[in-house]
Amino acid sequence: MKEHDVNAIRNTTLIGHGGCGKTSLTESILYTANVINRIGTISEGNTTSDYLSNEIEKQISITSSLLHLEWKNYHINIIDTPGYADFVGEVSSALRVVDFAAIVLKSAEGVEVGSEIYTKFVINDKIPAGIIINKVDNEHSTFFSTVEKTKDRLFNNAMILTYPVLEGPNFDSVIDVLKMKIFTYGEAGSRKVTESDIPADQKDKAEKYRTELIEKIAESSEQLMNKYFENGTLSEEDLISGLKKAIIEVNVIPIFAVSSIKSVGINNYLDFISNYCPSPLENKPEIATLKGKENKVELLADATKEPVLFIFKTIAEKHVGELSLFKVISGTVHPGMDLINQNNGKTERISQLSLLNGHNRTEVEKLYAGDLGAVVKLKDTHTNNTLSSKAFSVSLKPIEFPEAAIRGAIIPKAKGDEDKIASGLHTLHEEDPSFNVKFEPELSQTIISGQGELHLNLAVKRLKERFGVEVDLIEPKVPFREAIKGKADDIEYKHKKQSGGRGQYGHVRFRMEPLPRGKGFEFVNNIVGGAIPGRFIPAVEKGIIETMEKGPLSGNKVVDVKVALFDGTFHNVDSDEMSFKLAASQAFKKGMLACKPCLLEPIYEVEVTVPEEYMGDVMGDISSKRGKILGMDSDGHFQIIKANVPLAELYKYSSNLRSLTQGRGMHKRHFSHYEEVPKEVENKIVDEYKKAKEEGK
Ligand SMILES: Nc1nc2c(ncn2[C@@H]2O[C@H](COP(=O)(O)OP(=O)(O)O)[C@@H](O)[C@H]2O)c(=O)[nH]1
Ligand SMILES: [Mg+2]
Repeated sequence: MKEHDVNAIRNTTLIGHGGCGKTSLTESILYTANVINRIGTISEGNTTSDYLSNEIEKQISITSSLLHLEWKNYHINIIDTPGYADFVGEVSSALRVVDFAAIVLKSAEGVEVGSEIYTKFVINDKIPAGIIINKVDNEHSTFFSTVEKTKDRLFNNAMILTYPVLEGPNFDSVIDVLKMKIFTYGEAGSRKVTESDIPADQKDKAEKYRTELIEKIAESSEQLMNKYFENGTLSEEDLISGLKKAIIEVNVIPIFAVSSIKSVGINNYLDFISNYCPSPLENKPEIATLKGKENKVELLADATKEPVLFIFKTIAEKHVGELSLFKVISGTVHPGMDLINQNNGKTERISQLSLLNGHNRTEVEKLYAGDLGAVVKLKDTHTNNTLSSKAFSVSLKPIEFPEAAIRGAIIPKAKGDEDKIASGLHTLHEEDPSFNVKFEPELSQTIISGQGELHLNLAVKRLKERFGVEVDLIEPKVPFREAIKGKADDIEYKHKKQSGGRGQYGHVRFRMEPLPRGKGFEFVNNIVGGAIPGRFIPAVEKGIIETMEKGPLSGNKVVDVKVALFDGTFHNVDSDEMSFKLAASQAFKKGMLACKPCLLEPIYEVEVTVPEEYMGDVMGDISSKRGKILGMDSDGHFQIIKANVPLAELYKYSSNLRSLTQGRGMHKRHFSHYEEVPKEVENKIVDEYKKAKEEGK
């Protein structure tokens, strides 16, 4: 391949439910393409892609890996992603930079929750895609039934490209309906493939799948449809160009039969990627916004144009180093080049560039438009940033990371570590924006949030390993609120001190009443005739607002209250702002108690996706968490349950759901509203608050 030929670049990713075999498949592909000379395995912990100690220990992928290989003069990049729901952010970032996504399924299990969720991402972003049905060597393999499930639940335009002649432990050959040949693979590790004519007893079946494929291709263009009607088939030339077009336009989703363990079906997949997967130039162009202008511009993957890089991932690991992974959207990059980080305006000098195979780096002189590579950590550039030349200020569409599914509070183990912890957590967020950190003054807690318990535990582990600080992860306090249910027509307080020197005098009378949920606070000044001079009114309001920070029941913020100040008195010498503030504050405290105060709690809207058989268990669990079912939707064999659940009951819900559904349930959540807490829960919280206050905490 010519170094800078964008037409020879293929950017692909493997996505799917955990354990479907993406990492093993990556290993098998690298071996087939002579990148490695020994096939590593998950159990031995020696695959190219899962190189982190945490990945080897847990035998799952945690972070995505970038790998590359040469296949018949094509330069193929592969991003191997984790399937575990905690690391869904890695899938989002991979999908942002590829031109083809292969969804890997287990032949026996078929479509799992992860396959469905990630497929939705692919469909939303209209990314050209295919299905790899893996583990066809499994004794329970049901390839054709998985094909049907795929059509039923993932893509109705999925079409067989290769299929097994014999499934189970003796799986060694696939029929390729494009090439109309059978490919028999030697033992794993032999790199031997023999191409022969399709056996007589398979001819009809192969013809049937080929015809289905040709019809689907013809359907995607009027011109091809006409030709197909005239001749009853498509010429080889039309088939090739038509299939590529259908792939780009997501009109055809090819299906491949594979065993990564036995390295069967790999060559057919790689040939397909080379011949039919779009190059970065053939795929839809990147749309960018010119700085300071409204209009959008199309950026073509052209090496001669202005350089534009998009950072899709940051790696910072002991023994690996700090790297920014990027896609060259356009232009050419080389070390020594100065580019501007368009997100913060800082100049960055590009240092050492490399191609990656897991943590193995190959240094390169240049990287050209369309390619994926790594640069040794830049000064102040993070995931989701765009770098481009001074003369060409553009910003690119960022990766959209999912909302957090779990929160936890961080407690330093040693005093004095607070700053180090804060900066460490901030760095972790910059590297992985699906992990968030925020100090919540209201709770006096540093809250971290992410996609699952493991995600948060790993952040704690990284804090220790990389930043040398130890913390405990505990259940965060819940941001309760206080509100009132009754009203009071005349709340009065007189603040008066007249001992020695200048005295203090402030006197207020106001009405209090509840506001509808979510309205916050309203202050009305109904003073007439100067009972309180205008200059003291803001102090009254301020006194109330400050007092609302700590309600009388539980010390939580007071909300949804209206106060109408209607009378008061003042003293010519002794009145000042402070006196009115104090009077208002005391009056408000009195008013709260007079107006039937109550406790509110945050309610989250939760959306749970589970296979049908777990429905009952999940709904029962939601009820036991004081949740209210809002509705149900069926989506193939999956059910989507929507419910309102109090945040106080949701700590570690993702782990809870996982054990309830054997790993097959997933959930999303977002804040919905505040609601009154049931009396028995309120009593418990109020008692705890009283006790803590008495103990002087
Ligand atoms: N029988 C069989 N097992 C496989 C195959 N591919 C992967 N596995 C096993 O499935 C498990 C999960 O594989 P892994 O590559 O980590 O899956 P990932 O989570 O998708 O990356 C490991 O124990 C693999 O050895 C296959 O083709 N056949
Ligand atoms: Mg993996």
